[in-house]
Amino acid sequence: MTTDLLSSITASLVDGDPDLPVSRTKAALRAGIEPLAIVERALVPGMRIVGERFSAGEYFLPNLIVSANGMKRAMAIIEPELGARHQTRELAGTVVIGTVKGDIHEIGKSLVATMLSANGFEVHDLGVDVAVEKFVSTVKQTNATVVGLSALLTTTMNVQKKVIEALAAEGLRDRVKVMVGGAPVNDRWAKEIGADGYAEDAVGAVDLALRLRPGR
Ligand code: HCB
Repeated sequence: MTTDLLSSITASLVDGDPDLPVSRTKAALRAGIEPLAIVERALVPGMRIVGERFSAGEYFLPNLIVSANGMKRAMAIIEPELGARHQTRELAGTVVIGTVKGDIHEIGKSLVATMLSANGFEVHDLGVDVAVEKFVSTVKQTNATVVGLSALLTTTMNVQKKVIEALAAEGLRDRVKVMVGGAPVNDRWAKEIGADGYAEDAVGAVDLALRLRPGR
């Protein structure tokens, strides 16, 4: 039953149905399936298949847009549930997060932001297409101890490096840790650009942000 429901959510995203991702996500929550399981075992795999078909030339931009809207609407239902289940009173730290300049992919960045909030972080989500200077000024204003930089395009990965350089130029690099993520990013890239860590997914990002807290 659980597997059937999760597979049907994945299929509805891959098929580009405008409404089924939402109604089946609601059905899965009603059936008592954990919200994080719906994200990790149904929605993320669905978007991965859509991306693979796009790469293979089987799907086109409109397919990406329809499926991404389905995922976003399903996530809007899941996000409050994620928050409700992970309430912690003690503040774990302050994080500034955004998708870097030139890049408008928001789903993964928003999922990381939601999971960080749900795990007790104060999160300043700057959105997408965020200028280098905006990251720097928000770190200054908020006294953030962690910055999360998302990049989904090979052409925008380099902006992650520019943010790290700008933080160093402003003398902020000693007090703020940088975690990077996004489909083309990996551990090697993180090391190459001097980031403090790479997270493959939202759960990994929470673990990493906890490990990067001052004094750890
Ligand atoms: Co987009 N797109 N796209 N896209 N897109 C990708 C990213 C490709 C890989 C697809 C492909 O070719 N296989 C590709 C990039 C190729 C490359 O550079 N290597 C691509 C392309 C080429 C483009 C356009 C250039 C297409 C065009 O216009 N010709 C264009 C770019 C526009 C721009 O940004 N300037 C474009 C547009 C779009 C949309 C608008 C249609 C749509 C985004 C809608 C939206 O976000 N509102 C879209 C989508 C949906 C995708 C795919 C299919 C899915 C991305 C996604 O949401 N994944 C993606 C294929 C793929 O990624 N394999 C494809 C699900 C989330 C949950 O995963 O990886 O984003 P995530 O995030 C994870 C993880 O990386 C990590 O945790 C998250 C949660 O688990 N993480 C972090 C992310 N950020 C982190 C930050 C941290 O600090 C820590 C961890």
